[in-house]
Formats: sequence, C-alpha cells, structure tokens
Amino acid sequence: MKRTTLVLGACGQIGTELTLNLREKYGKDTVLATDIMEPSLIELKEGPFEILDVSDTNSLREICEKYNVNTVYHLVAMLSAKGEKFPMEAWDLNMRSLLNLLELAKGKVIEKIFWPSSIAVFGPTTPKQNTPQQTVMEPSTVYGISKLAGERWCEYYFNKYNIDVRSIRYPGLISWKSQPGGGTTDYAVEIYYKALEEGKYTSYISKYRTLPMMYIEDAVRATIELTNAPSENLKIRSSYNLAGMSFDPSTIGASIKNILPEFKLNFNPDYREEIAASWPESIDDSAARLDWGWTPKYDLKTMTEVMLKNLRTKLQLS
Ligand code: AKB
Repeated sequence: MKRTTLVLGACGQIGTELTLNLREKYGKDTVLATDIMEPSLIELKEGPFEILDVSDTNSLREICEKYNVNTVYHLVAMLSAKGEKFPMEAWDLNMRSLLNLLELAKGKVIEKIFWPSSIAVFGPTTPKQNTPQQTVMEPSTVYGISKLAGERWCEYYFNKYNIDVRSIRYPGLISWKSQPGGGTTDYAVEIYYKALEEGKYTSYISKYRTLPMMYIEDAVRATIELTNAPSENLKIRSSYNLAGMSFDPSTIGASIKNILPEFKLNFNPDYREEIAASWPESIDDSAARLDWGWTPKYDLKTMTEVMLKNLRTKLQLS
C-alpha cells in the first residue's frame, strides 16, 4: 500500500497552504488533510480529508494505520495570545499532541515528523538583535514555555530513539488564503484586511515594536525543504531559527500607504504588546542556511504587493 503524508491542523494558517502545496507537488491523493472542523476552503476537500482531534490518541493511531502514513506535519497549536487566556488548555493541547506523535514514531507507526516551534521560545532575557540559534531561553508565555519544552522533547526522542523529527522556529506568519488565530503577530495580517475594507487600522502593538516576520510562501517552502533535507545534514534536532524580514507596525503601515495613500494607522497597545516586547527583533538563521540551504525570497515590499493584490480579489473589491 502506498504511503501517505498527513497534515494535522490542515484548516489553519500554515496547514491550508501547506496541504495545497504538497498536493500540487506530490498529487492530491498522497496528502491526507485533517482538522477538528470541516474546511471552509473547498479546495481542501479536493483530496482526502478526515475530522480528527489530535489529542485523541486512539483516533490518531487509527488514521495513521488506515492511511499508511509515513510523514506527519503537526500544525495544531494554541498560539501565544489565546494561550495566556487559557494556559492549561494551551499546555495540554500543545504538549499532548506532540507526545502522542513522538510515541507513534517510537512504535514505528509513522516515520517522520515535522513540528513547528516559534520565536516565542525566546524571552525578555534573550539577546534581541540577530538572536542566535543557541542562547538564553526564558520564555514568559505559556505558548513559549510549551514550545521550548516541545523542542527539548523532539531532541530527546531523536537522541534516545532515533526518531526523525524536524522543526523550525517560525516568526510571525503573514498569509491571505487563511487567517491566523490567537497569535500576537496576527496584527500583521489584520492590517491588510482592514486597509482594504476600511482604509484604517488600530494596532494593538505599539508603533516601533519590531518583530521577526515571514510571508507564508517562504514559510511553507522552508517547511517542505527542511522535511525533505537529507537527514545526515541536519545538525539541529530541537528547532532551527528561521528569518524572513523584521518590521514594526509603523513600517508595515508605510508599505501599505505606498499602495493605498489614504490608509490611516492608529495605535492602542493591549496585553499583546507585553508579549511582543519579550520576543526578539531579528533572528540569526545561519544554521538553517548552512545545513539545508535556506534563503527567504520575500521582503516587506514584495509581500505587501502580493497581499493587497490577492486580498482585493478574495474580498471581491474593485
Ligand atoms: C504568535 O504570535 O503566537 C505566533 C508565533 C510567533 O508563534 N504567530
């Protein structure tokens, strides 16, 4: 029986684009998409789709066995802002689902795992500029704590049981096909919607708060490139730093204003500002560049052009 790739959280921000991209590359039938809810994007139903709760260990195992799953992309998580509102739920969801998968790999049910970490593993005591791969890590959010613990588990299962697990510390991701939910960096997606729909946006992140960010196409390409890289090249089995661009709300606002001169940006920072203040401003991703050839393609200007063009069509604006 042929092997299948499984995407957990296929209706989410990364899952949607990753599923479509993998299906385009390797064929619709080779990628099983799963999520806890039915997809709103009809294209996700053009290949196999199953409803699955990743914290249900038995159902996860059954799906992996039924579809002869080889590689799993695990894209289910409660993000930083929502995690502060539901700390125990965030911890349970983020940890249990990873451990379930690592155990399935240990039992030889699956062979390879991609699991996303985040810049949230860093904290207020981490150097903010060009944050190194290995540095002080004292995250101050539940999400960050769960991602740091997850990184340690990934490396542990690799060292102890030779589990082929690969991971990236994603920066804030910007996309137009599907929206993020519950993150601190979500403002950088909302701003494009509001610019087109209302001509104005009030940012909950302060004017000059710089954060590492990346366009979704780069993030999906990085995910597939790392997952396909020869195992012997990968020196890091916790999680790779990954950089695209860095900007603050005023700079993304200015790039939108270049195309929509009437756009107005205001600021009203809330609890998410404190989370953002604990994270790096820029990331040193030289290990990813060296080990698996990572290079980003999008900068702020090209991303803003693509975002506004595609959202205009999506929102049926003239
Ligand atoms: C968040 O803001 O929580 C996420 C992340 C940086 O991992 N986008």
